[in-house]
Amino acid sequence: MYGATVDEIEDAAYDDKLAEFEARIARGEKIEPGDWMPDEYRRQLIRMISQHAHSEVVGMLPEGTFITSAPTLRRKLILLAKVQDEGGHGQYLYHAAETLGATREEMLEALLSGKAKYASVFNYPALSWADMGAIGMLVDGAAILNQTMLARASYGPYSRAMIRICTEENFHQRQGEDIIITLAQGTEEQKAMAQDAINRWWWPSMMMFGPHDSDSKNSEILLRWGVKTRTNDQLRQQFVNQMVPKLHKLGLSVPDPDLHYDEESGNWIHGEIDWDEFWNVIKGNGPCNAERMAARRKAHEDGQWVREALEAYAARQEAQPA
Ligand code: FAQ
Repeated sequence: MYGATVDEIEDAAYDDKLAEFEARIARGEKIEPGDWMPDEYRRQLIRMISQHAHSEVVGMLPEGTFITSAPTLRRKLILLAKVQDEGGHGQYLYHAAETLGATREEMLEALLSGKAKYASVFNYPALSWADMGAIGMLVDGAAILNQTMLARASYGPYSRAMIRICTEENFHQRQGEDIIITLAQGTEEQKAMAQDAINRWWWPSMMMFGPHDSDSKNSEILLRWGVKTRTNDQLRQQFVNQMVPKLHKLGLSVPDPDLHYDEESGNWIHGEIDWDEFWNVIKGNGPCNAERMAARRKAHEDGQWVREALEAYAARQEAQPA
């Protein structure tokens, strides 16, 4: 490049690296932690994976409140295992984000200060035992569709974490469906409990997929670099198509007066989501945002002595002669 400036040489080198990076993704290769990647790819992944981790950990809270009032010992054991799994998912995901250079302290600080987002759905209250069924069936059901896509993501550590998480989420969804099936086949009162829970969790679950594609600012780059392989609206449509027949089969209805079946496309067409509510919850004004954040802050403060003990232990190990 005779006569080229340093900037031009650097730009050309960047273009070559970017072309090779994109070619690797097109060949279906995974990008691994030490590999070259554009800064924006790293930034997007840290944003998404850390927010996903926060969602798993905050997601323990709505169901956590029902562990002490599960109707039978068997139900209690299952719910306890499920909630514990969500904490484990948070761990895998924080580790995956750490492979990109984010520290645990930075990520937790972003959550606790309100800078980082987490799934809006967990800012709604769980009011009855039937909500354990609705969360498993709808919330885990929505999460699985999204995460099955992410198991094919171009970033190796994220995609591998997703494979394990999806296996566990399948069990979570089954336990939720089992609760809803049991209630739907029970007394009139139990059936009404199931319907009430579905009514309250339907729209928050629909919102889990994010804004419409036309309003999704991150989708374009995530699709280009193989992090997402399907759009927010495509996954949401898949969710509606899957859930509506299941609920109807149980004699339960979907709280959407505009819902109808379109013969031509084979899709269940849903009514419009209340996007004002969605953005309002994300901004921190949902029914339980303050309560969820207070619970996380308390858990963090309560765990301070553990972090201090670990640091002291590590320092002592280092100080000891080999
Ligand atoms: N809640 O440009 P897009 C679970 C934000 S795990 C809050 O479309 P993107 C397991 C978005 O961050 C559930 N914020 O964004 C479980 C962005 O803001 P930012 C969590 C939302 O990334 C079950 C802005 O809006 N799953 O449930 C939401 O392309 C039961 C514009 O949006 C994941 O995190 C929302 N619903 O698409 C646990 C999966 N939607 O960050 C316990 C990984 C959008 O630029 C019990 N994440 N926003 O400031 C993803 O797949 C994507 O990030 C989406 C959003 C699809 C969530």
